[in-house]
Amino acid sequence: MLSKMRRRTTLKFIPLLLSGGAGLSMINSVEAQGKSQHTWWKEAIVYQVFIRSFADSNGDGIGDFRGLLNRLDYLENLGVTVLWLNPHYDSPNVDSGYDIRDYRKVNSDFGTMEDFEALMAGAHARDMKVIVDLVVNHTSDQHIWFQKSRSSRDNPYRDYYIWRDGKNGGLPNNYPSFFGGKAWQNDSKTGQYYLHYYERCQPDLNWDNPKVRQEVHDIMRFWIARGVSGFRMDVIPFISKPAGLRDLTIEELQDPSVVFANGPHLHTYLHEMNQKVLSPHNAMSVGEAFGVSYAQTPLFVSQQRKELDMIFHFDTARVGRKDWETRPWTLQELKETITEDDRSTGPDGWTTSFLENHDNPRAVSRFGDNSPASAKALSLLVMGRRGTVFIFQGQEIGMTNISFDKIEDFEDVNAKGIWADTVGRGTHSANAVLTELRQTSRDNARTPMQWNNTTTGGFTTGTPWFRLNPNTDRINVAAQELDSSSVLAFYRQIISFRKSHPVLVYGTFQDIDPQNPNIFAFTRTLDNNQILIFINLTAQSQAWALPAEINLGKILLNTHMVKPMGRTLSLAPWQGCITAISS
Ligand code: TEU
Ligand code: CA
Repeated sequence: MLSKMRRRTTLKFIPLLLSGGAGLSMINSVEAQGKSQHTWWKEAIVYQVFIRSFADSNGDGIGDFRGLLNRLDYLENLGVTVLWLNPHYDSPNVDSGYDIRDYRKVNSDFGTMEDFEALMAGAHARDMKVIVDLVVNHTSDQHIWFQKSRSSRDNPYRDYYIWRDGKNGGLPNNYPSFFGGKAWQNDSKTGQYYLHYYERCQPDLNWDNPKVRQEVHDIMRFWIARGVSGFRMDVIPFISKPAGLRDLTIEELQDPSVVFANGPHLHTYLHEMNQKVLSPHNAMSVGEAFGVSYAQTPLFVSQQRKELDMIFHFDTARVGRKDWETRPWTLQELKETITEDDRSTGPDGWTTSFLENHDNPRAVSRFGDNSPASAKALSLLVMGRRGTVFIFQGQEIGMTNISFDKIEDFEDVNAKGIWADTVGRGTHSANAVLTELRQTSRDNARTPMQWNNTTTGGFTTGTPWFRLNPNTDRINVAAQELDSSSVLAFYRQIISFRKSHPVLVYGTFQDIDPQNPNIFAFTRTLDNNQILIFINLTAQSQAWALPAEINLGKILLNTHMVKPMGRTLSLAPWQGCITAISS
């Protein structure tokens, strides 16, 4: 009898009838290779929680650990197997917790360590694992290490950070900050500059210092000892700085992340972290890989290299964007990134499948038309792919972008930095920057979770720290719990389907109509089991002629009631299906 733990986290095998007399097809590749091929983090349904905006339990308007604990049944019912917590550590909260003041303390806004431990116990009682955000490219300038480091040039902590003299009366080099301005801040106490790729209150750590690496390994062990099963690693490719901190060329300045992600010791440090912490504790790792090309991916995720398990590429989620600005894009372009991402893992690597997170606008607004139908279509795009699935809070109910009238409506330090760097310097008009930020701002993802149609959306009994989306009266969990045709109902259905069909997790991916400007059609194949997924990713009805080699089998999942049939399928706007393929 499978223990509850194994039963829940091991895929149940449901023989998938291949119509046309192909008989029963047990999905046997994974089975045949033995349970050792069962990898919990490959089969996981990861739900990302931006704690501050998820659920408030004490009426202070800020989401917290107990609020999340109170919603674990909802997440279990959705089919979630892993929680990813955005930074939960003590922080002055300049960059939503990505400025950590003490890695061994929890953010008092979210509760106490006892509350965190209660949350961990609640998750584990439901067979959910928890991964946390490892933010170790930089700390807060309020971290005790930085306070000591800045105190004098010969303080033992000086080399925990990156200090340099100015050059020729100017900055040590020409690096820009991702949050606007330059990446160097002069510190009057010692007259030197320190490096900060992000906000100046986020000084970069010096990973060339073995003491820094040791400190990070100890921090990881601290949270593993408290039940954490892995880490999402914030801008981890940036930890090894360019040799000699050389200037960037004019071309490199167009996208500094490419140079920043290719420092000389990066893979040495990742392998060291793997050997000292990740492998000994079987901890999962997913790297946030800005600046990493698809060609470089195997260097991070090949299991033989013993570095990371998988990485997030952003070319799909950020198609049609150049940083904060939008540009025209096509579905063919989006589909190509998905194929490249899938191929990038190489023979023994793994990847991720996501469209949303806390740094990006809502997918249903970016790639859909804010309609529930488009939200369901996009869920098929995420759930149908190979790779570990990541859902961002609210994506499962089709939460949309929020409107912004003026720059003061934005909370995000990134948006304010962009404004200062453009409108503030007279390079762009206010209207032009607002138009772009409305579509790309990270604030779009950080509005409070919409639980019900009350004025505070069931998020808090107090005043929410950030304004709710006015459409909370229409788009909320409570309304969708009662509606079998809701986005939430469909997410539950497709997650359950993915859990019972390993071909969706482990099957190879093939786009079978890459040039089609309206339809995304691809197969997934695992041994003698093959399924077809096709999605009309437009707001108009479309006809799609089946490729000659494909004969439609049983419809296994359908976003709509109407059943496509024949050789030319008539698809309703945003209609998507998973079908068997008959021989
Ligand atoms: O993000 C990395 C990052 O570079 C993005 O923030 C990107 O620059 C931004 O979205 C503008 O396009 C990670 C975290 O996910 C982000 O929330 C933090 O602000 C950042 O690192 C610094 O820790
Ligand atoms: Ca609270």
